[in-house]
Amino acid sequence: MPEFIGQLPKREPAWNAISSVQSFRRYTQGIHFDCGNNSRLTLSILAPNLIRVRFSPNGELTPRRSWAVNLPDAEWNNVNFDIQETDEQIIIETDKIKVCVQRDPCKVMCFDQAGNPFAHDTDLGIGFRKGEISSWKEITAEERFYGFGERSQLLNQRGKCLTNWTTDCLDYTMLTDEMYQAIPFFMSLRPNLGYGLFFNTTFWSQFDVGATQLNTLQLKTQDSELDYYIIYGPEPAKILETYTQLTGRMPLPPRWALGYHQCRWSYDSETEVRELVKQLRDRRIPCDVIHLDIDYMQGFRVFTWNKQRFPNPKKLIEELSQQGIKVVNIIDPGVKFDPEADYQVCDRGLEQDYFIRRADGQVFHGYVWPDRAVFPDFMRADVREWWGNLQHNLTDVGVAGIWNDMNEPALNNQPFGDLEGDKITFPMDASSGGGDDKTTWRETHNLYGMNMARASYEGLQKLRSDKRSFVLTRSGFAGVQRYSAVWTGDNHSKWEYLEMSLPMLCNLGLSGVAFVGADIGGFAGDASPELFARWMQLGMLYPLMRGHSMIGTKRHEPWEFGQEVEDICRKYIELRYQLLPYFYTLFWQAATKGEPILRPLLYHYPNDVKTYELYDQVLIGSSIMAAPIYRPGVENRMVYLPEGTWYDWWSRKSYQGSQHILVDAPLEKMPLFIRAGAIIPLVPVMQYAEELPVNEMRLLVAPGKREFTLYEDDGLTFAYRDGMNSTRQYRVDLAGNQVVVEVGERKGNWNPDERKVIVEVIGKGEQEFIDDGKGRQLVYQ
Ligand code: MIG
Repeated sequence: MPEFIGQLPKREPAWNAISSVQSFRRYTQGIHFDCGNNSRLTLSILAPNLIRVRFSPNGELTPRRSWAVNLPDAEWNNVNFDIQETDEQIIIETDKIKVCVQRDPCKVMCFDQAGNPFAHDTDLGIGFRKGEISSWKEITAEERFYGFGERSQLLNQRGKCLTNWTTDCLDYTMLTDEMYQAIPFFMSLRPNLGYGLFFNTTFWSQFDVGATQLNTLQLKTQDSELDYYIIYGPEPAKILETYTQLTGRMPLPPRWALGYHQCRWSYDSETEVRELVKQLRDRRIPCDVIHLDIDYMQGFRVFTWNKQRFPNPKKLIEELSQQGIKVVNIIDPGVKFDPEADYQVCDRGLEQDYFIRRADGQVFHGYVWPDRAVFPDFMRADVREWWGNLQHNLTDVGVAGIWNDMNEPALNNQPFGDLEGDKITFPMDASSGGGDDKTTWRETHNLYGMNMARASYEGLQKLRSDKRSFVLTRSGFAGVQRYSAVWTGDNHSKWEYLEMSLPMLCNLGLSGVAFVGADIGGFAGDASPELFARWMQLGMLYPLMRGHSMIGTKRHEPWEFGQEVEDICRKYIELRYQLLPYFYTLFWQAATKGEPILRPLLYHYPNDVKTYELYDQVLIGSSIMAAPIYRPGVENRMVYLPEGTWYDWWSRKSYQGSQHILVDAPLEKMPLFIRAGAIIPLVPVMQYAEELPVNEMRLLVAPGKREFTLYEDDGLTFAYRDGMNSTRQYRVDLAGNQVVVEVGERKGNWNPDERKVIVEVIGKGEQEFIDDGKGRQLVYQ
């Protein structure tokens, strides 16, 4: 007999399986199936490509609260669908897909119009047991899986088991499962067929993507009923468009938020902040935003300023604003428990009963930066409003954005920093939420970060009602994009983290969260000059471009690494600023269609299997491709060029696609390519986004046949919502040897200052004109 060392895995209780369809009944938006023993399956047809599947073992479908889903069933337009019955199944057909429900045993199967199956239940379609419910689906050999929110791994997640449970995953590695963000959404792609699946549960949940059984996907949740949405594409863009219709899109941020952000834990006095800004401006390193980390506070009390180190924040911020710098302050959820000290946030919160209570009714205490702390229940609208308003302590002196940290939540059961302490969350049976939303922490843990960000966002909208603000959060759930940008927390100053950043950010983008970034230079540890230079090159591609570093580490400002690295950093930050009109248009695409800004190649080439595992090349929008260097000592690399013609950004040399090429990449160069038909707007370098009106714009055009709509507005206010914006369609076409560029008429009520436009067609030369907003045609011989 073999002897086992350690523990044998626990035998899991068996699943009760869904049985067979007894009868069914059509309602306006779908069909209810009676599946015996009082159990019920409901399919709702919300759009021709969107089906909601719910199953309840006891027949009761609890009303779902709008925590993640932004567009409830009732708000979708009615869809035409047909129902047919055979002895074996009930068939529902929309304009896009067919869903078959097999009678015995009951299982759900989907088909595209060519008859290819997808999201097909296995024979054990749905199972339930105490405290858990699950569904199993078949996966074909060709399927690849992306999204899943924030994942510290490469691009394709097939073969992994992925948990959705927000956690302070300090020191995360490629092996880490639970992350800061929990977004139970993924997309599955294979040539000509793609679908997305949103698992609508805020409880602990998990996707087993062929980890336990090679060709089986398991969805599992500690919820009492099953609720998921199937979103047919087939293209990733369509999947995301529908997914973000369901869970919401990001609001258009202020344009300055797209510039360079400089952060450190901490710039902890007025003197230090002034010196930092002086360095940036003297050295002509463009920058828009300085972040203030926890040391600006008085003893880590949120919504206070340290009087010694920041005696006059208003004056400081005024001075900075004259130099084009915005200030963003960190806010943690833990409120110092300080009943003796006349600390209003604690006193008011206790008085009004705003803090999380344990099941026995006592206010819950945990330990974090301010030592003993209490925690607002952000599930409650009144608490969010109170918290959002407290931000006036910051906005009154000119703060323009809020950075929410530690909101997984991160806390200890003993004094923080004490090695004895354990990381904990609130007790699972603690009460959370108010009114109809009142429930327990088991159901709301995953929502804490998102609701904190919501409080921030809504508060800033009131306090800075005429200006757009910036919100950044570490934790979030599906839908977090409605309120906040996201950064990937505590990465390390190591090459592996640089490499991992691109697929992490791409998967977030494929999960509906477009405004994302990783800390440039790495947070923990000391970057080497070479690592820092390479990181700034990649950082230029991040939708959120922020440099940061941890207390006690080497400083990570661009000039800390010698002249050569400083020059490289300047060059790439400048490139970012030159591309701001392009990036801003991509943000508008994200805000209106849910498109990611940073895209893996598979987003635009979903039928090219060579892109399926390609995690170290990215597209910014649809027109610029980067193939960065993320290893020490490497000065050239292989680049995959998808079909079509590609142009080297630096030399303008052209290459045929559908091949791999070897390119040089000395330290000062990140390989960049332009796609055929690209139209890329560029402006002269500025030291901050709003430094100068754009009176000169260069359009870089690559021969080909494509179009591009440029979006512009004032970049600061909400006037764009009332038509004060402008869109401009540009089109490039080939006519024999000629290249023709069509400039459309400017549309919308926002008129930029008079500007010179230079249109450069690669290999053909330049033409320029003074823009009067009218359409015109330019021909290049
Ligand atoms: O316990 O505020 O991820 O960006 O600088 C660490 C200090 C708390 C973690 C964040 C990091 C931030 C740091 N915070």
